[in-house]
Amino acid sequence: MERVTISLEETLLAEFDAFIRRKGYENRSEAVRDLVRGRLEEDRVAEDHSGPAVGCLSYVYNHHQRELARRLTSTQHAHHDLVLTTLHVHLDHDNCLEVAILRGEAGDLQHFAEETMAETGVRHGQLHLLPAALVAKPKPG
Ligand code: NI
Repeated sequence: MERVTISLEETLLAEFDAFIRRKGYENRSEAVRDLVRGRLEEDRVAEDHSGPAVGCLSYVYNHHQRELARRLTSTQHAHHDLVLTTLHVHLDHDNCLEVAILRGEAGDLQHFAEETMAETGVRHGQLHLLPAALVAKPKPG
């Protein structure tokens, strides 16, 4: 096993330690291994999707963060073929919640979501991906 060092903000670490106690992990390493495994598995499942899909991407960001709002908008314009609509909610003085409804190839939606969530300052990013076949069944009769 290899030893790695990571840096966490104090508040994030405190939350993580509380999570570790709640879940009954023996130590931080065990908890980190478990979380990494879970996330990699999720990613593998997501990457397996192919074909037409619709997606709902949600995330929170601080609109005071330098250039972030502009970069997020640019990303959406660059992928205007995927973004059907966006909903923007000003949660408080600093934070915005954005929801983007997407349609396109599952892999393209995945990449768009990753690009958005990888922006520094974007938090709680989540993509809910549905194969288009599930949501676009023709009406009977
Ligand atoms: Ni806002």
